[in-house]
Order: sequence, then C-alpha cells, then structure tokens
Amino acid sequence: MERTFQFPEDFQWGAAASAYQIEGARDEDGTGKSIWDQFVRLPDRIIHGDTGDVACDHYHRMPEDVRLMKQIGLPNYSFTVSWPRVLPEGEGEVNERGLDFYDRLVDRLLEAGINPKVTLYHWDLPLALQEKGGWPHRDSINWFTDYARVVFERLSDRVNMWATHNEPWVAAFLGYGQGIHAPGVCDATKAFQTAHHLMMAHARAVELFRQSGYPGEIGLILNLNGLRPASDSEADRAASQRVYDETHSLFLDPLYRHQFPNEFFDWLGPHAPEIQPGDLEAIAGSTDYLGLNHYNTDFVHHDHFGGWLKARLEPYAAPGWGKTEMGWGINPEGLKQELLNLKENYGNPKVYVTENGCAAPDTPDENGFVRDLDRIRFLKAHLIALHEALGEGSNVHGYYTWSVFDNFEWERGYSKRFGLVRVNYQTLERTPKLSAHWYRNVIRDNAVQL
Ligand code: IFM
Repeated sequence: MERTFQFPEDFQWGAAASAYQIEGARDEDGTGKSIWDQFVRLPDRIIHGDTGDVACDHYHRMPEDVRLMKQIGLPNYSFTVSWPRVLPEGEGEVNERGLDFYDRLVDRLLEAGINPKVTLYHWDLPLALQEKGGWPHRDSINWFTDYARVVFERLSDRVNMWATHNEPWVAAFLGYGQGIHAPGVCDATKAFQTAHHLMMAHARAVELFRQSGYPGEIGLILNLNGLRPASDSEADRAASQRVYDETHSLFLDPLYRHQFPNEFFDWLGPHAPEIQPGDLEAIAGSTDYLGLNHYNTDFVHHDHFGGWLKARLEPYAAPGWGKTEMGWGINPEGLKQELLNLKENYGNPKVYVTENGCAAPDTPDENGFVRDLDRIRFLKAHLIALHEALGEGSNVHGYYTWSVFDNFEWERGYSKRFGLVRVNYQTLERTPKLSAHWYRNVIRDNAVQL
C-alpha cells in the first residue's frame, strides 16, 4: 500500500550548487585567480587533469539554467559567490563586473519565482590571499569580513537567507591537513588553525550582518556525516570520539555549548589551535540557523597509522543498501540521527538540510535521458528519515538536494555525477533526469510517496 509523508506547510524545498563547480569563465570580466585555479594545474591532483575552467559554463548560460530550475519547480536555489570574482586580489578594489553577475543571477531567480540563498565561501580562496598566508593567518578573519560586507551591501536587499561558509571541515582538513584539496597543504597544525579562523571569520561576518541590520537569517553550513565505532573496544570507541570531535565538536561546541572540545585539544597537543581571549564569546550563538550537509555513515577503527587522529574510516551501509559511486556507505537513518543529535545535545537549533544527494552511474539513453532510479531511491529514503526526525521534534525547516546540475566534483573532476540535470560535458547540453521530474512532484505535493 502506498504511504504519503506530508511535510509542514512552510517547509523549504530547494537545490544547491557552488561557484567553482559550475561557473567556468575563470578568466573573464576581471575575475582573479583562486587557490583552485592553481591547484587543478598541479600534476596528478585531479582525476584526468580536469579543471573548472569551463565546468557547466553556468556563467554564460545562467538565464537558461534559471529557466531549467523553474521547470523543475524549485522554490529556492542555494548558490555560492566566488570571492576572487568579486575581489580579484581578495581585498581592496571591487570588480564590479564580477559582482554584477550575482546581481543579475539574483534578479533572474526572483523573476522566475525562485528565492536566492547565498553562501559566501565554498573553498575558492583568492590566490593572492593564500600568498599572504591563507586561512592559517589570523588576518584571514578581516579579509573575509571585508569581502562579506561587499556582498551584503550589494545583494541583501533581495536575499533573505545567507550562509558564511560551506563545510569548513573540508576547507580546513582536506585543504590544509590532507592536502587533497586546494591549496594542497599537509600540516595538521595549520588545518586546526584554519578551522578556528574559519569559525572566527564566520562569527565576525555574522556580527557585521547583525549590527548593520541586514534583513533575513544567516548561518553556517557543516558537513555532519554519521560515525559508528567499528567495535565495542575501547580503542575503537575512543577513535570514533576523536573523529566526532574533529568533525562535530570542533564546530558545534563553541556555537551551541559555549565551550571548546578541550579534552580533544589536550589530546592533539601541539596541533591544537591557538585561541585568543574573546574568540569563544564571538562564536557562541553566531547562527540564526545551522545548515546540515549529510551524505553517508562510516565505521571508525582505531589505527596507529591513521594520521593525526589515529583512526581509519570504513563505509557503513545500512541493511539493503550499498555504496554510492563515491564509495560512500548509504545509511538514510544517519540523517535522522544527526538531526536528533542536534536536538538532544545542542539545544535543537533551527536547521535546514542544505545538501544531500547521491553520485550514481547515470547511463544516458540515446537522447541523453537518465532514468536514475537509484538516486530517487536514495533521496526518497533520506526524506523519509528527515520526516521521522520531524516527528520526533527536530527543528528542521527545509531540504536542499545536491545538486541542480552534474558538476566539477573537486579532486574527482567530472567523473562523478550528482545532478538532477545531466550535463553533457562535450556539448554542455542539459537534460533533466528522471529524479528532476520526481523532485518536481515532491515539491508540488509537499510530500513524498513510498
Ligand atoms: O560536491 C560537494 C560539495 O562541493 C560539498 N559537499 C559535498 C558535495 C559532494 O561531494
């Protein structure tokens, strides 16, 4: 028998994308270089040597893309602004032509009846600022706040939901710790310092936003994936706690518990971040909402050779589920658990699920159409898990799927596809997949059918 999961009337539906992953046009209209423009040119960093130079060519095809979003029935679209497009040197002179692009995008979206949701930072730090020390340098807090001011001033008359950073854990630990993302630095101390500066930059930008009286809400987007100790052994449980502290407590504790994870900092010893008096007070309470990105769950093993955390992750798939094309274990219940964890342990902040999605094999037919039943099954199960969390009192108010289009998947280049819309990277033709049609109905009915 068919079951209907009805969502609350004001539930916010949408989809997300990010600047470097879709825009292309890296050398146009006065845009400056970002750390990703440099990183993708280093040998062997990106599968097949792919770059974001063209990506989905969204910069040129934006009007067509907005029409497509309207066709899919998206009421909200979450995009990110490229900092070096707006401030080619990272600070100083504003590149009006770059800013104009986002101005036009916001106008087009509003004309199409789509609410623009803006994230300020999705990993493309201006290269000029990396050359001055990048995020490990404390001046990064001021660089970011000055950049935020420029964007607030230009767009805040039409934007009602803002985020400062998307997934600061990734920017800090893949960018400065493991070095598999730009700028390719492998230094645990710099990674923890970056994480702290990202939080401080977030807090100062929020302070500016609030003091200036801009309308709307502002938050931070964290990637909170599921973790389970691989066994009951003390070693595995302690390793799991360390991974939890790095991915969750490091960000959530100062925001919602007015404390830093001090035991974890003691364990880290010299890698722990330097924190200045007043930092905690600045971060505490600095969100109107929390953005939750959730994709997968991992088992955590203690491993003496497992990097600075002495831990190793192994994908966990719930019974009846396998892994996505990313090799990530599928566990829809994990989304519910993360939402309930926020409720039970962090004061039940207002939450939007700001990313959730699935890389799938996506074999197109002769017309480029993809019957992505696997993606639909994934999305449906996660929405039902979210619905269950709502029933148990989670303060979740919306869901954005990742992503509108197939796009540049960082170190994996164009080899992984997450989109509701297929992009043919030879012709740049866009074709909505079956999941786009399915999602349109979900939004229309404000409900998921099982
Ligand atoms: O593509 C990324 C996105 O940039 C950040 N969140 C996870 C997505 C899938 O890996």
